Amino acid sequence: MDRLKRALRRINRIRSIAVLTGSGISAESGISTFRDKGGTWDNYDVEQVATYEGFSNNPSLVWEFYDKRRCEIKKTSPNNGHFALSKLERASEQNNVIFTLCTQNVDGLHHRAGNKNVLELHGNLWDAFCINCGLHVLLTETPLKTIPPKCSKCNNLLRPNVVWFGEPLCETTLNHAFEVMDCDILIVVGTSLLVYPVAYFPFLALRNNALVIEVNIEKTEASDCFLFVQGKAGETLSVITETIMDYLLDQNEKN
Ligand code: BV8
Ligand code: ZN
Repeated sequence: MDRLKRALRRINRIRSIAVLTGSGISAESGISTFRDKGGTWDNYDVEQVATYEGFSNNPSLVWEFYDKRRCEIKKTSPNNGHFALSKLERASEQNNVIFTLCTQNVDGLHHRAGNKNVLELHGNLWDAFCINCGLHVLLTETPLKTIPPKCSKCNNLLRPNVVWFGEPLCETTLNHAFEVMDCDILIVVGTSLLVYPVAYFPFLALRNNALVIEVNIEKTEASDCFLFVQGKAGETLSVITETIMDYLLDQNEKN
Protein backbone atom coordinates (compact mmCIF):
# COMPACT_ATOMS: atom_id res chain seq x y z
CA MET A 1 0.00 0.00 0.00
CA ASP A 2 3.01 2.38 -0.11
CA ARG A 3 1.96 3.52 -3.60
CA LEU A 4 -1.48 4.38 -2.23
CA LYS A 5 -0.06 6.21 0.79
CA ARG A 6 2.23 8.26 -1.46
CA ALA A 7 -0.70 9.08 -3.75
CA LEU A 8 -2.90 10.08 -0.79
CA ARG A 9 -0.21 12.44 0.51
CA ARG A 10 -0.39 14.32 -2.79
CA ILE A 11 -4.07 15.21 -2.11
CA ASN A 12 -4.21 18.50 -0.24
CA ARG A 13 -7.54 17.71 1.45
CA ILE A 14 -9.97 14.83 0.69
CA ARG A 15 -13.45 16.31 0.36
CA SER A 16 -15.21 13.63 -1.73
CA ILE A 17 -14.85 9.91 -2.32
CA ALA A 18 -16.66 8.03 -5.10
CA VAL A 19 -16.84 4.32 -5.80
CA LEU A 20 -17.81 2.52 -9.03
CA THR A 21 -18.56 -1.20 -8.78
CA GLY A 22 -19.35 -3.96 -11.23
CA SER A 23 -20.31 -7.61 -10.90
CA GLY A 24 -16.80 -8.59 -9.71
CA ILE A 25 -17.54 -7.23 -6.23
CA SER A 26 -20.39 -9.73 -5.89
CA ALA A 27 -18.33 -12.67 -7.21
CA GLU A 28 -17.17 -13.65 -3.68
CA SER A 29 -20.81 -13.77 -2.63
CA GLY A 30 -21.24 -16.54 -5.20
CA ILE A 31 -22.95 -14.44 -7.87
CA SER A 32 -21.51 -15.04 -11.36
CA THR A 33 -20.07 -12.12 -13.28
CA PHE A 34 -21.05 -11.47 -16.89
CA ARG A 35 -17.90 -11.85 -18.95
CA ASP A 36 -15.63 -14.11 -16.92
CA LYS A 37 -15.31 -17.72 -18.09
CA GLY A 38 -18.63 -19.46 -17.43
CA GLY A 39 -20.25 -16.11 -16.72
CA THR A 40 -23.82 -15.04 -17.47
CA TRP A 41 -23.21 -14.13 -21.09
CA ASP A 42 -21.69 -17.61 -21.69
CA ASN A 43 -25.02 -19.12 -20.73
CA TYR A 44 -27.52 -16.65 -22.12
CA ASP A 45 -27.89 -14.71 -25.38
CA VAL A 46 -27.68 -11.08 -24.27
CA GLU A 47 -29.96 -10.01 -27.15
CA GLN A 48 -32.68 -12.38 -25.92
CA VAL A 49 -32.58 -11.54 -22.20
CA ALA A 50 -31.10 -8.03 -21.83
CA THR A 51 -32.74 -5.95 -24.57
CA TYR A 52 -36.25 -4.52 -24.93
CA GLU A 53 -36.61 -6.38 -28.25
CA GLY A 54 -35.84 -9.64 -26.48
CA PHE A 55 -38.44 -8.82 -23.83
CA SER A 56 -41.07 -7.97 -26.48
CA ASN A 57 -40.38 -11.25 -28.30
CA ASN A 58 -40.44 -13.48 -25.23
CA PRO A 59 -41.30 -11.82 -21.90
CA SER A 60 -41.49 -15.22 -20.16
CA LEU A 61 -37.88 -16.07 -21.11
CA VAL A 62 -36.67 -12.71 -19.83
CA TRP A 63 -38.60 -13.08 -16.57
CA GLU A 64 -37.25 -16.62 -16.11
CA PHE A 65 -33.72 -15.19 -16.56
CA TYR A 66 -34.27 -12.44 -13.97
CA ASP A 67 -36.24 -14.63 -11.58
CA LYS A 68 -33.45 -17.24 -11.57
CA ARG A 69 -30.96 -14.47 -10.67
CA ARG A 70 -33.31 -13.13 -7.98
CA CYS A 71 -33.58 -16.60 -6.41
CA GLU A 72 -29.75 -16.97 -6.44
CA ILE A 73 -29.19 -13.47 -5.01
CA LYS A 74 -31.79 -14.02 -2.27
CA LYS A 75 -29.70 -16.98 -1.02
CA THR A 76 -26.44 -14.98 -0.94
CA SER A 77 -25.10 -12.30 1.41
CA PRO A 78 -22.84 -9.30 0.99
CA ASN A 79 -19.12 -10.13 1.29
CA ASN A 80 -16.14 -8.36 2.89
CA GLY A 81 -15.78 -6.16 -0.17
CA HIS A 82 -19.31 -4.81 0.26
CA PHE A 83 -18.79 -4.35 4.02
CA ALA A 84 -15.49 -2.50 3.48
CA LEU A 85 -17.38 0.05 1.38
CA SER A 86 -20.16 0.54 3.94
CA LYS A 87 -17.44 1.09 6.61
CA LEU A 88 -15.78 3.66 4.34
CA GLU A 89 -19.11 5.48 3.89
CA ARG A 90 -19.56 5.72 7.68
CA ALA A 91 -15.97 6.96 8.17
CA SER A 92 -16.45 9.52 5.39
CA GLU A 93 -19.62 10.83 7.07
CA GLN A 94 -17.79 11.11 10.42
CA ASN A 95 -15.02 13.12 8.75
CA ASN A 96 -17.29 15.41 6.71
CA VAL A 97 -16.27 13.79 3.42
CA ILE A 98 -18.91 13.33 0.70
CA PHE A 99 -19.28 9.63 -0.21
CA THR A 100 -21.22 8.20 -3.18
CA LEU A 101 -21.29 4.60 -4.35
CA CYS A 102 -22.20 4.14 -8.04
CA THR A 103 -22.94 0.56 -9.04
CA GLN A 104 -23.68 -1.21 -12.32
CA ASN A 105 -24.99 -4.13 -10.28
CA VAL A 106 -28.71 -4.75 -9.96
CA ASP A 107 -28.44 -7.26 -7.06
CA GLY A 108 -29.09 -4.83 -4.21
CA LEU A 109 -26.14 -6.16 -2.14
CA HIS A 110 -24.65 -2.71 -1.44
CA HIS A 111 -27.85 -1.65 0.32
CA ARG A 112 -27.92 -4.94 2.24
CA ALA A 113 -24.30 -4.29 3.34
CA GLY A 114 -25.40 -0.95 4.82
CA ASN A 115 -24.39 1.58 2.16
CA LYS A 116 -26.92 4.39 1.97
CA ASN A 117 -25.73 6.79 -0.71
CA VAL A 118 -25.98 4.32 -3.61
CA LEU A 119 -26.58 5.21 -7.27
CA GLU A 120 -27.91 2.12 -9.11
CA LEU A 121 -26.84 3.05 -12.64
CA HIS A 122 -28.47 0.01 -14.29
CA GLY A 123 -31.46 -0.33 -11.99
CA ASN A 124 -32.43 -3.01 -9.51
CA LEU A 125 -33.90 -6.43 -10.24
CA TRP A 126 -36.12 -6.35 -7.12
CA ASP A 127 -38.09 -3.48 -8.66
CA ALA A 128 -40.47 -3.81 -11.63
CA PHE A 129 -42.85 -1.50 -13.46
CA CYS A 130 -45.82 -1.81 -15.78
CA ILE A 131 -45.00 -1.22 -19.47
CA ASN A 132 -48.44 0.38 -19.90
CA CYS A 133 -49.32 2.49 -16.85
CA GLY A 134 -45.88 2.75 -15.23
CA LEU A 135 -47.02 1.37 -11.85
CA HIS A 136 -43.91 0.38 -9.82
CA VAL A 137 -43.97 -2.89 -7.89
CA LEU A 138 -41.41 -4.26 -5.41
CA LEU A 139 -41.20 -7.97 -6.30
CA THR A 140 -39.78 -9.73 -3.25
CA GLU A 141 -41.32 -13.23 -3.63
CA THR A 142 -38.88 -15.83 -5.01
CA PRO A 143 -39.63 -17.63 -7.17
CA LEU A 144 -42.40 -15.57 -8.81
CA LYS A 145 -45.76 -17.37 -8.73
CA THR A 146 -46.73 -16.01 -12.17
CA ILE A 147 -44.34 -15.58 -15.10
CA PRO A 148 -44.58 -13.09 -16.71
CA PRO A 149 -45.99 -11.04 -13.79
CA LYS A 150 -48.87 -8.69 -14.63
CA CYS A 151 -49.86 -5.23 -13.40
CA SER A 152 -52.47 -5.30 -10.61
CA LYS A 153 -53.92 -2.03 -11.95
CA CYS A 154 -54.27 -2.58 -15.71
CA ASN A 155 -53.24 -6.23 -16.14
CA ASN A 156 -50.48 -5.36 -18.62
CA LEU A 157 -46.96 -6.82 -18.50
CA LEU A 158 -44.53 -5.85 -15.76
CA ARG A 159 -40.84 -5.54 -16.72
CA PRO A 160 -37.73 -5.57 -14.49
CA ASN A 161 -36.60 -2.05 -13.58
CA VAL A 162 -33.16 -2.53 -15.13
CA VAL A 163 -31.42 -0.74 -18.03
CA TRP A 164 -31.14 -3.09 -21.02
CA PHE A 165 -28.69 -2.72 -23.88
CA GLY A 166 -29.88 -0.04 -26.28
CA GLU A 167 -31.80 1.72 -23.50
CA PRO A 168 -30.60 5.04 -22.13
CA LEU A 169 -29.67 5.32 -18.45
CA CYS A 170 -32.04 7.49 -16.41
CA GLU A 171 -31.01 11.08 -17.16
CA THR A 172 -31.19 12.21 -13.53
CA THR A 173 -29.00 9.28 -12.46
CA LEU A 174 -26.56 9.97 -15.28
CA ASN A 175 -26.26 13.68 -14.46
CA HIS A 176 -25.83 12.85 -10.78
CA ALA A 177 -23.08 10.34 -11.67
CA PHE A 178 -21.27 12.98 -13.75
CA GLU A 179 -21.29 15.29 -10.69
CA VAL A 180 -20.06 12.43 -8.47
CA MET A 181 -17.07 11.89 -10.79
CA ASP A 182 -15.87 15.36 -9.77
CA CYS A 183 -14.21 13.81 -6.72
CA ASP A 184 -10.84 13.53 -4.96
CA ILE A 185 -10.74 9.72 -4.94
CA LEU A 186 -12.56 7.20 -7.17
CA ILE A 187 -12.29 3.49 -6.32
CA VAL A 188 -13.24 1.27 -9.31
CA VAL A 189 -13.96 -2.31 -8.23
CA GLY A 190 -14.74 -5.52 -10.13
CA THR A 191 -15.70 -4.18 -13.52
CA SER A 192 -14.34 -4.95 -16.98
CA LEU A 193 -15.17 -1.34 -17.97
CA LEU A 194 -16.63 -2.61 -21.25
CA VAL A 195 -20.15 -1.23 -20.94
CA TYR A 196 -20.88 2.36 -21.87
CA PRO A 197 -21.52 5.07 -20.92
CA VAL A 198 -20.37 3.87 -17.45
CA ALA A 199 -16.97 2.83 -18.85
CA TYR A 200 -16.27 6.53 -19.45
CA PHE A 201 -16.75 7.45 -15.77
CA PRO A 202 -13.20 6.75 -14.46
CA PHE A 203 -11.84 8.98 -17.24
CA LEU A 204 -14.19 11.76 -16.18
CA ALA A 205 -12.77 11.41 -12.67
CA LEU A 206 -9.20 11.47 -14.03
CA ARG A 207 -10.02 14.67 -15.93
CA ASN A 208 -11.17 16.11 -12.60
CA ASN A 209 -7.72 15.30 -11.17
CA ALA A 210 -9.09 12.48 -9.01
CA LEU A 211 -6.88 9.69 -7.69
CA VAL A 212 -8.42 6.65 -9.46
CA ILE A 213 -7.73 3.32 -7.74
CA GLU A 214 -8.74 0.19 -9.68
CA VAL A 215 -9.27 -3.13 -7.87
CA ASN A 216 -9.55 -6.22 -10.04
CA ILE A 217 -8.29 -9.81 -10.11
CA GLU A 218 -6.75 -9.04 -13.50
CA LYS A 219 -5.80 -5.97 -15.51
CA THR A 220 -8.47 -4.32 -17.69
CA GLU A 221 -7.73 -2.38 -20.88
CA ALA A 222 -7.68 0.81 -18.82
CA SER A 223 -5.61 -0.32 -15.82
CA ASP A 224 -2.44 1.50 -16.92
CA CYS A 225 -4.30 4.81 -16.52
CA PHE A 226 -5.09 4.15 -12.86
CA LEU A 227 -3.45 3.08 -9.59
CA PHE A 228 -4.10 -0.61 -10.27
CA VAL A 229 -4.29 -2.98 -7.28
CA GLN A 230 -4.51 -6.62 -8.28
CA GLY A 231 -6.53 -8.85 -5.99
CA LYS A 232 -9.93 -10.06 -4.96
CA ALA A 233 -12.32 -7.31 -3.89
CA GLY A 234 -13.00 -8.87 -0.48
CA GLU A 235 -9.39 -8.85 0.72
CA THR A 236 -8.00 -5.90 -1.25
CA LEU A 237 -10.80 -3.44 -0.50
CA SER A 238 -10.47 -3.98 3.25
CA VAL A 239 -6.79 -2.91 3.13
CA ILE A 240 -7.40 0.02 0.76
CA THR A 241 -10.34 1.39 2.77
CA GLU A 242 -8.41 1.05 6.07
CA THR A 243 -5.53 3.05 4.53
CA ILE A 244 -7.93 5.77 3.34
CA MET A 245 -9.77 5.86 6.69
CA ASP A 246 -6.47 6.33 8.55
CA TYR A 247 -5.68 9.21 6.22
CA LEU A 248 -9.11 10.79 6.82
CA LEU A 249 -8.50 10.64 10.57
CA ASP A 250 -5.04 12.22 10.17
CA GLN A 251 -6.35 15.05 8.00
CA ASN A 252 -9.11 15.73 10.53
CA GLU A 253 -6.67 15.84 13.46
CA LYS A 254 -4.44 18.29 11.58
CA ASN A 255 -7.34 20.72 10.98
C1 BV8 B 1 -27.01 3.20 -24.01
C2 BV8 B 1 -28.63 -4.97 -17.42
C3 BV8 B 1 -27.84 4.66 -25.63
C4 BV8 B 1 -29.00 -5.25 -16.04
C5 BV8 B 1 -26.60 -4.16 -18.40
C6 BV8 B 1 -20.82 4.13 -26.38
C7 BV8 B 1 -21.64 5.03 -25.71
C8 BV8 B 1 -22.91 4.66 -25.30
C9 BV8 B 1 -23.40 3.38 -25.56
C10 BV8 B 1 -22.59 2.48 -26.22
C11 BV8 B 1 -21.30 2.85 -26.64
N1 BV8 B 1 -20.74 1.78 -27.25
C12 BV8 B 1 -21.62 0.74 -27.22
C13 BV8 B 1 -22.76 1.14 -26.63
C14 BV8 B 1 -23.96 0.32 -26.44
C15 BV8 B 1 -23.96 -0.46 -25.11
C16 BV8 B 1 -22.61 -0.99 -24.74
O1 BV8 B 1 -21.92 -0.41 -23.91
N2 BV8 B 1 -22.24 -2.11 -25.31
C17 BV8 B 1 -20.95 -2.71 -24.96
C18 BV8 B 1 -21.14 -4.19 -24.61
C19 BV8 B 1 -20.01 -2.49 -26.14
N3 BV8 B 1 -24.47 0.38 -24.04
C20 BV8 B 1 -25.79 0.46 -23.87
O2 BV8 B 1 -26.60 -0.09 -24.59
C21 BV8 B 1 -26.28 1.34 -22.72
N4 BV8 B 1 -27.31 2.17 -23.21
O3 BV8 B 1 -25.91 3.61 -24.19
O4 BV8 B 1 -28.12 3.72 -24.61
C22 BV8 B 1 -29.08 5.42 -25.87
C23 BV8 B 1 -29.08 6.79 -25.60
C24 BV8 B 1 -30.23 7.50 -25.86
C25 BV8 B 1 -31.38 6.87 -26.37
C26 BV8 B 1 -31.36 5.48 -26.62
C27 BV8 B 1 -30.22 4.75 -26.38
C28 BV8 B 1 -26.90 0.49 -21.61
C29 BV8 B 1 -25.86 -0.33 -20.93
C30 BV8 B 1 -26.49 -1.14 -19.75
C31 BV8 B 1 -26.79 -2.52 -20.21
N5 BV8 B 1 -27.31 -3.34 -19.11
N6 BV8 B 1 -27.19 -4.95 -17.51
C32 BV8 B 1 -28.59 -6.65 -15.69
O5 BV8 B 1 -29.23 -7.58 -16.17
O6 BV8 B 1 -27.63 -6.77 -14.92
S1 BV8 B 1 -24.92 -4.19 -18.56
C33 BV8 B 1 -24.18 -5.41 -17.66
O7 BV8 B 1 -22.77 -5.15 -17.83
C34 BV8 B 1 -24.40 -5.35 -16.17
O8 BV8 B 1 -25.11 -4.21 -15.73
C35 BV8 B 1 -22.96 -5.29 -15.65
O9 BV8 B 1 -22.86 -4.72 -14.42
C36 BV8 B 1 -22.36 -4.46 -16.70
C37 BV8 B 1 -20.88 -4.31 -16.72
O10 BV8 B 1 -20.30 -5.57 -16.57
P1 BV8 B 1 -19.32 -5.78 -15.31
O11 BV8 B 1 -20.09 -5.45 -14.09
O12 BV8 B 1 -18.08 -5.04 -15.55
O13 BV8 B 1 -19.12 -7.35 -15.34
P2 BV8 B 1 -18.07 -8.17 -16.20
O14 BV8 B 1 -18.41 -9.60 -16.06
O15 BV8 B 1 -17.96 -7.57 -17.55
O16 BV8 B 1 -16.66 -7.90 -15.47
C38 BV8 B 1 -16.46 -8.38 -14.15
C39 BV8 B 1 -15.07 -7.89 -13.72
O17 BV8 B 1 -14.85 -8.28 -12.36
C40 BV8 B 1 -13.93 -8.47 -14.53
O18 BV8 B 1 -13.03 -7.44 -14.89
C41 BV8 B 1 -13.26 -9.48 -13.56
O19 BV8 B 1 -11.87 -9.57 -13.77
C42 BV8 B 1 -13.56 -8.84 -12.24
N7 BV8 B 1 -13.63 -9.76 -11.09
C43 BV8 B 1 -14.13 -11.02 -11.07
N8 BV8 B 1 -14.07 -11.52 -9.81
C44 BV8 B 1 -13.53 -10.54 -9.03
C45 BV8 B 1 -13.26 -9.42 -9.84
N9 BV8 B 1 -12.72 -8.28 -9.35
C46 BV8 B 1 -12.45 -8.25 -8.03
N10 BV8 B 1 -12.69 -9.29 -7.18
C47 BV8 B 1 -13.21 -10.44 -7.65
N11 BV8 B 1 -13.43 -11.46 -6.79
ZN1 ZN C 1 -50.40 -1.11 -15.41
